[in-house]
Amino acid sequence: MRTTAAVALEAGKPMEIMEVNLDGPKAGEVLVEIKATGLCHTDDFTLSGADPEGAFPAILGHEGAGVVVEVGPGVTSLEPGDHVIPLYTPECRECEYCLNPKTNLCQKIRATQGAGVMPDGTSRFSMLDGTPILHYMGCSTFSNHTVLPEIALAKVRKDAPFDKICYIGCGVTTGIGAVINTAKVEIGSTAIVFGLGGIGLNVIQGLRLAGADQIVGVDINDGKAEMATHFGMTHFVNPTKVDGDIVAHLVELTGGGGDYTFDATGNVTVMRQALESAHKGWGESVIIGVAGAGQEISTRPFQLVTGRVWRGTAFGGASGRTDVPKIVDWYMDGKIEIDPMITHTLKLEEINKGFDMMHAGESIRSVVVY
Ligand code: NAD
Ligand code: DAO
Ligand code: ZN
Ligand code: ZN
Repeated sequence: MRTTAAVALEAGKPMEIMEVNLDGPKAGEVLVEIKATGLCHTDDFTLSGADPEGAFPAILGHEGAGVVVEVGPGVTSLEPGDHVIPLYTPECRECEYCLNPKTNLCQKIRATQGAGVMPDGTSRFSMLDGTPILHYMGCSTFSNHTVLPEIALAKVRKDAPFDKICYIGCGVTTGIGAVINTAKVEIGSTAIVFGLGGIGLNVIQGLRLAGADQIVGVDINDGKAEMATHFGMTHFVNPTKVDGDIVAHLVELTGGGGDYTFDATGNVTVMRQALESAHKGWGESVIIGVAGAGQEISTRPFQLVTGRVWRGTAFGGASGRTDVPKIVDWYMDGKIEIDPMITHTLKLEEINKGFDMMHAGESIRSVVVY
């Protein structure tokens, strides 16, 4: 078939909207009509050329929601008409990783997904002249239609709006999951969140859900404070307006440091600040942000010797086929909020404008509706 997509032809250039060829689903695969997709910082990271795995031409996008159109041979858990959310972290339920409750990093299709192809080693997308186009994070939601492995699709209820639940495909689950699955925050905790963008706001609402008492938000942009307060932030700190050391300021504000701290910036200097503003003896710091190629984190080892713990999380530690339908229920039941964070709704033709607004700090989440 032919479909319309935003194609990333090369790093650092705007994407081009064009008709592309899409081959039908092979064994174990599913053809999905994408109804809506969010624009995440990670798409921008890859488009910029900073992503060591980034390869072009590719169809980016990993935060989508849509409807199953056709299933390939052997697919048993989905049928045409099902509503689905694509999963960049699949859940095969049978690999060594899926069988270990300590991780959500299913490895069943890791090698081919990282190479931008389907599990049989080929791409379903091509230009009209036949040049193959790579898949991205196994999802490619910047295409109106896409093909995914069955194990990379969460089946969700049909009454949930696509233009909101697409955000559960990355930002919402990553932020809330970092609190609940990775940090396992207890009622009454003190927490510090660095970066109040599309991920950090969801960390904040996860902390409220978990019953944290003090929720400190840190951002260099004052404009992020109002929304963060709406989602449960109790104190705001702009490091550019603090006299002296930001870590010392945060340790004093929290009476010794955060029981839990989170980096949602991707900046390695901030990651160090987050670790060092965790409480001596027991504070845990969770890295969510993705740093540029070749960047490294550092701290004095004594920070860990004295009881702080440094860990990281991918997709909020969520096992997508199991957890994502539950998070959609939480949204539909009013336990979590999504709507205020979706600040802009765009047509596919306007997708590059969405990334311009992200760079300018004007949007939280822009969503493309097909
Ligand atoms: P975003 O651009 O919406 O938000 C980043 C925020 O950090 C902005 O509000 C910005 O003002 C703030 N910031 C920048 N520098 C700062 C500093 N020095 N101190 C304090 N605040 C600062 O981005 P996002 O969509 O929220 O993504 C955040 C990070 O999370 C990115 O690195 C992204 O790639 C990553 N991410 C990780 C996962 C995962 O599974 N681990 C999933 C999705 C996104
Ligand atoms: O299993 O080795 C692996 C890689 C899993 C990829 C997880 C990616 C999570 C972080 C990227 C940000 C997603 C938007
Ligand atoms: Zn994302
Ligand atoms: Zn698996």
